[in-house]
Amino acid sequence: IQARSTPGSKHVIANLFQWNWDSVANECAWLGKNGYGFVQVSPANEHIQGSQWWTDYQVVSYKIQSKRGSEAQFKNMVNACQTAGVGVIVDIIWNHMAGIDSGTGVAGSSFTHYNYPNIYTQDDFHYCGQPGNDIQNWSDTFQLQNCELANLADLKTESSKVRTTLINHTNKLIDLGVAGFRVDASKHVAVADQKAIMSKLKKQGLYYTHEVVYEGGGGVTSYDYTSIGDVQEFRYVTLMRDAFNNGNIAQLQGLKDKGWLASNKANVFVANHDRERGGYLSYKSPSNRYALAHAFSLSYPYGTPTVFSGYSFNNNDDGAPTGNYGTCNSNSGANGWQCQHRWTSIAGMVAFYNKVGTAALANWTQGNNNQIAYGRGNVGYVIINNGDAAWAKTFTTGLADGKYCDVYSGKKSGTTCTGKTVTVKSGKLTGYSVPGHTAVAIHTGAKL
Ligand code: LM2
Ligand code: CA
Repeated sequence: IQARSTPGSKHVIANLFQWNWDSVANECAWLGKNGYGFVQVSPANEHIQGSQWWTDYQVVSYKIQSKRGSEAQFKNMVNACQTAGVGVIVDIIWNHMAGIDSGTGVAGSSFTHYNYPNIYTQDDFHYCGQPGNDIQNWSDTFQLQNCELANLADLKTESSKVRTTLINHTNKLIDLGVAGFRVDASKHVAVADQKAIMSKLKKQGLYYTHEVVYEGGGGVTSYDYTSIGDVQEFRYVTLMRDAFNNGNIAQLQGLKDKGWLASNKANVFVANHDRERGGYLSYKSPSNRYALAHAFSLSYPYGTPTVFSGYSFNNNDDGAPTGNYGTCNSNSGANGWQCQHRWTSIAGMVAFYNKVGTAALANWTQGNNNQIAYGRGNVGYVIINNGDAAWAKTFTTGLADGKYCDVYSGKKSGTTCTGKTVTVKSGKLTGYSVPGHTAVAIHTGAKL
């Protein structure tokens, strides 16, 4: 199985959670121009009805017809994104069908819990023998993969009929031109079953990012899944939260040496849709922490970064605003959409990420535990101050002398900077002061 490819040298993924296909099609031009290589979108399959975002994860049929649009709209989106140099990664559900007892999906397909006319019958599901067929013991590999996750009818992924059905569904999305998949609930599908599916797909070498929530503990590990693609490193998400919320970002220095997933296997992010609803970092975090954590995530050489971009919510169940049509102002959200991917600091850091490439981590320094700075070879340098007070000192940057635009506060526009201008002299920023709750990032791609 060949997994992983990137369009050009651009790795950064924008996760436009719940954006409908027409709005993603529209946004891709901006994403491509601003350095994103991929856009991750919500599931495309028919799902149960309801305004809640999580209805997407209750599969009813494999018609490409969801709250986010029709098959024609999906196709149009993929084409528009391709034209913009952006690959579409679609969230795909191999593990299960719906969790509710019965109903009609958004494309009109009727179903009961274990009966999906012309798709699956009772024989195509796992009945693991636990109460409610639900996972009871999360350290038990058998239960994890053969019981139900939140009552979601668990597919018999070892059977040839189920495999063939999933292969056909996945091939359909491949025909529509997707660049890859975010495999939902991957931990709950045996690696062998996924290999059997993936090896039969009409296109190899696509990008896969597996959702395997592993933070130590039993059952399965994230390492078990590295033979079938990138794996999401959830310990990273937790560490980001703890580092930025508890005033200790200095501990991030040794992150790449923690023995986590290898950098070229790890997909990392500050938030995803589940985590932002679970009290981790989000657009709601105080003191610019969401932006500061991205300044780190997009400059520190570990993993393939995803920028999660969502919408304002009060309750877990709140669905997307404005008819699911994502909209942004030039550098901020609009109509309830947060548009984190467009925030000046985050977009600036995407450009930083692309410019520094594989340049080595260099010149690490820190003030107190909430103040860190480091460079990437002689290409880029970043200072992150997560504390209240200003951090002033002489920083050794490793960069050539000259004037640079700080891409955290603005960008280079012609011969000026729209944000701060930073002057490097004798390779240093002498007596330089960074206010609290902000960052400064400079790189050779934004030098005056
Ligand atoms: C995922 N990864 O493994 C998604 O990232 C996560 O968002 C999904 O859960 C989960 N797997 C299943 O695909 C979400 C949501 C759940 C919701 C499910 C299914 O977080 O709360 O469960 O989607 O829609 C809901 C109800 C739950 C009920 C279930 C079945 O909240 O109480 O279980 O539907 O009817 C009895
Ligand atoms: Ca399963």
